Amino acid sequence: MRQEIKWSTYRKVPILMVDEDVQLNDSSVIVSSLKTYLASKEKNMADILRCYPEMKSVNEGGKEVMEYNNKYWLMLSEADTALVYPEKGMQKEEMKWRKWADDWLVHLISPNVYRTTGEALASFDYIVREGKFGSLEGFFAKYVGAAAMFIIAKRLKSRHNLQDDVRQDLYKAVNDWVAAIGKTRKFMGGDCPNLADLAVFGVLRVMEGLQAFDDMMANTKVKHWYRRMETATQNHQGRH
Ligand SMILES: N[C@@H](CCC(=O)N[C@@H](CS)C(=O)NCC(=O)O)C(=O)O
Repeated sequence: MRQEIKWSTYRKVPILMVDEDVQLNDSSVIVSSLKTYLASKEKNMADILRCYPEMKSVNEGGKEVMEYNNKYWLMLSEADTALVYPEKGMQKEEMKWRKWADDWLVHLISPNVYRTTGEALASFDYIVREGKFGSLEGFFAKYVGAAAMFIIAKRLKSRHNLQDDVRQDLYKAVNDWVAAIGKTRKFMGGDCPNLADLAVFGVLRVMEGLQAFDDMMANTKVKHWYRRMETATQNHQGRH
C-alpha cells in the first residue's frame, strides 16, 4: 500500500533494498542490476546502480515520470558479455523484446482485466483477497476500485490506441511473441529463459486466475511456452 513506501521518494513498486542502503527502483533496473551482479561477481550493487542514472521524462499522458538510462543493458566486460550472449544478435534481440514488454505488452493488461464491470469486480475480488485489507476496507476497495478501474481502463485503451476488442490486441501480441521465438527454440534464450522470456512471463502471469488469462490460453499459441516458463522459474533455470 502507498503508506508502506512512505519512506521512499520514489513512489512506485517494486523497490529492491540491498543491505538496507542501496535502493533499486524500477523492475527493469532491478533485473538488469541483479543479472549484472550475478554475471560479474567482482562488482558491488552501488557501483552497478551508478550505470543506470535516473532522468525525468514526460510520458504519453503528458505526466512527468522517472526514467532510467540503459535499463535493458547489462554492465559486463567483453569477456562476460560473450558468456551471457554466446551468439550474435542474442543481446540485441533480448533488449528489443524486454522493451516491447514494457512499452506495449504491459499496457494490454488493464484494458483486458477491467474490460467489463464483471471482469473489473473479479479482478478486485482477487486483489482484495491477496492484499492486506480489513473486511470493511476490503469491501469498499472492491466496489470503488472496480468502478474506478473500469473507467480508467477505457482511458488507457484509447491512450495506447488499442482496438475496440481489446482481446484481439492481447492475442496478437502473444502470438507475435511466440512467432519471434520460432519453432526451433524452447525459449527466446534458447534452452533456458533469458531476460526477455522473464519480462514477458512476468507481465502475463499477473492475469492468472482471471478470464483474460483463460481466454488468452484458449485462443493463442502461447500455452506451451508459458507452461515451460512456469517450470523454468520454479526450478531457477535462467540462462547463466
Ligand atoms: N516502470 C516501472 C513501473 C512501476 C509501476 O508503475 N508500479 C505501479 C504498481 S504495478 C505503481 O507503483 N504505481 C503507483 C503510482 O504510479 O503512483 C517498473 O517497471 O517498475
